[in-house]
Amino acid sequence: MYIIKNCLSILSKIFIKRGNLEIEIISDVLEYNKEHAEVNRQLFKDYNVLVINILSSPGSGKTSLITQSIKRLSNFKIGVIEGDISSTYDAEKIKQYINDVVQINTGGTCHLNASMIEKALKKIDVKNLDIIFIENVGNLICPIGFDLGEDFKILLSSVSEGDDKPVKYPKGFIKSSAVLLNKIDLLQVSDFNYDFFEKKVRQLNPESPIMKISCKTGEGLDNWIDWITEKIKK
Ligand SMILES: Nc1nc2c(ncn2[C@@H]2O[C@H](COP(=O)(O)OP(=O)(O)O)[C@@H](O)[C@H]2O)c(=O)[nH]1
Ligand SMILES: [Mg+2]
Repeated sequence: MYIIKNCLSILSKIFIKRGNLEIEIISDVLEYNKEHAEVNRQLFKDYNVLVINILSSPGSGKTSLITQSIKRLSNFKIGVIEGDISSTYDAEKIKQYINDVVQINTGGTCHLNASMIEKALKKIDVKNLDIIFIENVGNLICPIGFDLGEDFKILLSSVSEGDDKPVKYPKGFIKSSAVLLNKIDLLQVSDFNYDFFEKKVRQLNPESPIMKISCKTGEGLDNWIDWITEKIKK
């Protein structure tokens, strides 16, 4: 396992001279990010590796989804890039199942960016992998705007967060190629209105599949595994 700390170098800086003054201009962060995303995308293409960027709130079940997926995709070689503000908890959990795990500690930054991923990729055996899961920092706002070079963004919501997340945080639902609703084992004991949730997701995103899953009981995970398996490139 490798740890990359404080990868905060997301800004491109230009210095201009005005008489004795040197003025620093920080140019478009997203434009700079895009350049690194293209480098990553080309690498994924060259090695035919499927890359899934998982977006969600803290605690909705990203790490659980990754471990359940690893167990069910044992015929494939899987790598994981874990993004957290601090700690190596999640990487340690994943490391029990696979070797190719990198932990990125953003040191406070609320999202992963393509430059962090580019550095992390040097620590795993990309050319021999079939799938890379990227667990983004738990946050339904900032990570959405940062292209990492991935093939698909997926949005993982959960019953315990409430059914209003598509209404409050629409962008992630719009931009994701699949929407997973985790913790459906809790539907009976909550006031989560699934029909409302589905209707709101559909208004934002008419195309992407919506999958009801439980990483605790395993319910619905077959659909998710079928969805991924169809997309594997090797
Ligand atoms: N009841 C229930 N709990 C779950 C489920 N999936 C994950 N959890 C629990 O939710 C908590 C957060 O899960 P984790 O995978 O760490 O979420 P992350 O922060 O998004 O990576 C943990 O205590 C998990 O055991 C599920 O399907 N049902
Ligand atoms: Mg996690």
